[in-house]
Amino acid sequence: MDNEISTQPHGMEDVEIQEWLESLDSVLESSGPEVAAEILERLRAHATVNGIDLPFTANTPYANTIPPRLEPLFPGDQELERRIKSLIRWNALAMVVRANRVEHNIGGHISTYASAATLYEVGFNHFFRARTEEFEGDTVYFQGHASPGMYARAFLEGRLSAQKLENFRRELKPGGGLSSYPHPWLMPDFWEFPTVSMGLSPLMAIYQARFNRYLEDRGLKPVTDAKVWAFLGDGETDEPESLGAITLASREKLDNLIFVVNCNLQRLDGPVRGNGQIIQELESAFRGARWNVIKVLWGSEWDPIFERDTEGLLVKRMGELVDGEYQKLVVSSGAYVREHFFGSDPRVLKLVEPMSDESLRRLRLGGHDPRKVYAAYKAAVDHKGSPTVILARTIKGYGLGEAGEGKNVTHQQKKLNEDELREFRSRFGIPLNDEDCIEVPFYRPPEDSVEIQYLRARREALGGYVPKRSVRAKPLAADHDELFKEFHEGSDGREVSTTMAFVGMLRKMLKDPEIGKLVVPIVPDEARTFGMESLFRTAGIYSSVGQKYEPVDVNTLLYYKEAKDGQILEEGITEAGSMGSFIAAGSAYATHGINTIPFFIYYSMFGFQRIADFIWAAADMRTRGFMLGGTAGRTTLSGEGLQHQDGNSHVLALPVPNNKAYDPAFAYEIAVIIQDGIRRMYKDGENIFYYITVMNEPYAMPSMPGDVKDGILRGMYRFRPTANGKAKLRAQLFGSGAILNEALRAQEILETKYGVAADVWSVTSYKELYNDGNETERWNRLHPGEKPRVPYVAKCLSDAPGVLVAASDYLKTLPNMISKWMPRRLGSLGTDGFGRSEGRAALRDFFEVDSRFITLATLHELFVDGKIERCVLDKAIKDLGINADKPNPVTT
Ligand SMILES: Cc1ncc(C[n+]2csc(CCOP(=O)(O)OP(=O)(O)O)c2C)c(N)n1
Ligand SMILES: [Mg+2]
Repeated sequence: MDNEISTQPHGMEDVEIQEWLESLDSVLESSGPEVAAEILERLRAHATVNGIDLPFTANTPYANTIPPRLEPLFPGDQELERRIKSLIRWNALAMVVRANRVEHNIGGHISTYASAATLYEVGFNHFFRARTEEFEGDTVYFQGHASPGMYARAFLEGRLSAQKLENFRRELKPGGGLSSYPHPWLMPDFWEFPTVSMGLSPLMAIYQARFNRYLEDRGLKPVTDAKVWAFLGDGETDEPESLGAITLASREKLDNLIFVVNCNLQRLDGPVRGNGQIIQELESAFRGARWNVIKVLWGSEWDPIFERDTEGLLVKRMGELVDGEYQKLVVSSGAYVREHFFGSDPRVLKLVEPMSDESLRRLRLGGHDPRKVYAAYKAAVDHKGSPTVILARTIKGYGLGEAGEGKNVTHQQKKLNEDELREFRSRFGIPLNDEDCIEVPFYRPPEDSVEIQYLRARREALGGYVPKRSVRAKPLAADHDELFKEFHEGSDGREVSTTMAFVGMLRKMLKDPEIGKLVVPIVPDEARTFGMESLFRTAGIYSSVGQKYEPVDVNTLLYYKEAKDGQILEEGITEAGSMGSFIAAGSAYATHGINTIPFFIYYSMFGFQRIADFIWAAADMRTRGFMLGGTAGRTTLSGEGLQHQDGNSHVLALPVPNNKAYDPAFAYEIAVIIQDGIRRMYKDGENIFYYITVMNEPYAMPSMPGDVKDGILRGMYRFRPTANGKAKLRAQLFGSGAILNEALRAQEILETKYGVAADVWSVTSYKELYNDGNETERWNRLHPGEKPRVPYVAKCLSDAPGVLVAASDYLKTLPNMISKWMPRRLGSLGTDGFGRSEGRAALRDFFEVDSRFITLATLHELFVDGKIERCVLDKAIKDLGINADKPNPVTT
C-alpha cells in the first residue's frame, strides 16, 4: 500500500482541518489579522519546540496577497480609464506596425506594453507624481520595451505629435522621431533613466532610492514621501544585477522604493520558468531579503470562486501548476479551462459549476484588473519600514489574440494582418471602421472629449506629466582657482603618489564653501588602499542609522566613524552598486536640482572592465562627476597579478563618447583636470563625465612648468625639453602616468650615453588626442574648399625634430591610434598581455616599458632612419642588460 496516494495525508480528517481553519477565521474576524498572525507565530514556535520539523518556506500560497475585504475603493472612473487605456494600446500597436510597414525590420515591441498597460495606467492616473516647484516628484524607471506605450500616452496628452509617433525608431527623419527605448541622451526632455539593458534599472533604482535618503539625511533636500518606482520584466530578473542589491534596499529600510515585476511568465524565447513558477521563486527571494511582497495574481472575477472554496482546494490547485501550463491555460477556451484546470478534482470543478464557459474564459489575471492593481499600489505607497515588490500576473501580448497573445513568438511580433487588426480594434472598441482600421492610423479623440479631459485632469492632479526630464540645478558660480592653486606647486621633493595627491585635493574640496557639501566620495571598500581613511573621521561614513556601536578603533585618530550625516558613501564590495550611487549623485542636477559632485574611486581594473554597461548607461543619462581608477597601471600596481593590474581601462574608455579619460602623471595635472571638469560640468552644464587614473607609486611631484594647462586638458604638452637642442641625434619621447618617469630616465640615458637629445612629453589623454584628430580629419573631409585644419598632435610636433617613441602602462593601441597625425613613424611600447605577480621593476622589464626599453626603442628608430650604426644597437642591448630572447609578454 506504500505507493498508494492518500487523499487525506497522514490520516488527517477533513473535518479536523476544517475546524482549525474555522477557528482561525473567527480569530481573524473578532481580533484582526495581527492577533491571527501572532497566534500562528506562536503555534509555529510551539511546534518547533515539540520537535515538529516544519519545512522552511518563504512562500505564501499562489493567491493574491491582499484579500478582497482589504481592498480600497477604486477612486477613478474605471470605464473611462479603460477607454483611455484602449486608445493607448491601439496607438502603441500602431506605432510599431506602421514603422515596420515603412521600413521592414525596424523593430519595436507590441507585446510587452500590451501585457503591462494596466500596470502603467493605474500608475499614471493615480500614483506617479510629477516633479514640480513644490515637490520633488516620484521617480519612475519604465521598462524599456514598453516604451511604445509611454509614447502613445504622451501622444494622447498632447506632448508628442503624430509625426513623432510616425517616426518611431527613425529619429533621423525630418522633424525628428522617437528613440526605440528610454534614452535621455536622445530625448533629454523626456526620458530620465535608460532601462533597456536589462537588469541595470532595478539596481540603479535601489541606489537612487538610497541616494534620496542620503540627500535627506545630509540636509541637502527636504524629507518627502516621494517614491522610486521600477518596472521590470519577469525574465529580466534573471540578470544578476536585478536581484543583486535587494538586501541593501531592505537593510536600509527603503520604503520609498517600489518594484513592479510584470509577471507575464514569458521572456523573449519562451516561458521564464516553464517547469516552475517564477512568481513563487521571486516571492521567496524577495521575502527572504525582507521585502514587502504583494502578489497580484487573480482578477476580481475570481473572488466569488475563492469565496466558495472554503477548503482552500482552489489555491492548492493553483500552486500545483507550472508556468508552462499556465501560459497555455490563460489563452485557452472556457471549456478547456474547465476540463484541464478545474477538472482535476470534482470538488474544485464544483466551484465553477454555476459559471458558463464564456465567463470562465473571461476570468482575468490580477495584473489586468485595475482594482487589484490599485489596491497593490496603494498598499505599497502606504507601507512603512521596507521596500515593496509587486508581482503582478499578466498575459504577454494581451489582446493580440491569434496574432500572438501568450504565444512564445509574441515578443517578436511586429506585424498584424488585416483580420488581426480588426479583431484588436473591436476588442478594445477603437472607433475606426473596418477599412480605416487596417491602415492603422493613430487615433486621438478631440481635445474636448471626456477621455482627453479626464486624462489631463488626472495628470494635473498629480502635478504634471511623467516622464519628463529637465535640468533643475543652478550652475555653480565660483572658479575655484584658490582651491587648486596649491597643487600646482609640486611636493618639494617629497615622494607622493598621484592617489595621495588626489586625496589631498578631495580633502580640500570637502572644505570648500561652495562645493564642500556637494562632494560625494564613493568607495567600494578600498578607502584604506587609497589612503583615504583620514576622511572617515573628518567627513564621516554615511549610515542611515548613525553608529550603534563603539568602533573598535575609537581611540585612534582615524577611527571608523559612521554617522547619519556622513558624507562618504562606503558601499562595501560592489562596484556595480557604487556606480549606482555615482549615477544617482551625478544626475541629481536633473533629478533633484542639486549639483552633487560624485568622486567614485575604485580599483581601476574593476571599473570599465567589470561594470562597463553601467558606465554606458551613466553616459546615456548625462551623468556628471569623476570616476577615479585607483591602483592603475599594469606595471605600476606591483605584486597583484593579472586580475588586478590594469592595462585596459583607457582602451575600454574609448567607446564612451562623453567620457573624458585622462592618465595624468603629476599632481598639478590632476588639479588642472578636476578644476576644469567642475567648471565644464557644473558651471557650463556640459554633459560629460571624467575618468582619471591615479597610481600608487610614490615619486616627487614637480611644480607646473609654466602655463601648460591647455596642453594638459587637450591631451599632451612638452614637459621637459632637452637642454641640448642643437644635437644631431634627436628624439621625442611620449610618456603617460607613472611611465612618464621612465621616459624621463630614458631621456637622461640617451643624452649621457648615446648623445641623443630628447624632449619628453606628458601625454595626459590619448583619447582626447584621438578625438581631436578624428574631428579635424572629418572637418577637412567635409570642407575641401577651406584651409585645412591641423590636428592638435600635428601642431604640437610641427617643430619637434627626431624620432618618435611612446610608452604607457596601457595597450600599445593607444599611441598607435594617434600616430597617423604624427609627422613621422612612431615606435610604441605598452603593456599588452597578461601580467605577472611581480614588483614594478621586474614588471616593466617583462612588459618592456622601462627606461632601458624606451632607450632601445629610440635607438632602434634612429637606426631604421639610418642615423646610427647597427653596432650601437647591439652594444646598447648588452649595456642596458636587455635579454633579446626573453619571452614575448603578449603571448606568455
Ligand atoms: C542585458 C540584455 N540582454 C538581452 C536583452 C534582449 N531582450 C530584450 S527584451 C528580452 C525579453 C524580456 O523579457 P521580460 O523581462 O520577461 O520582459 P517582458 O517583455 O516579458 O515584459 C530580451 C532578452 C536586453 N534588452 N538586455
Ligand atoms: Mg516577461
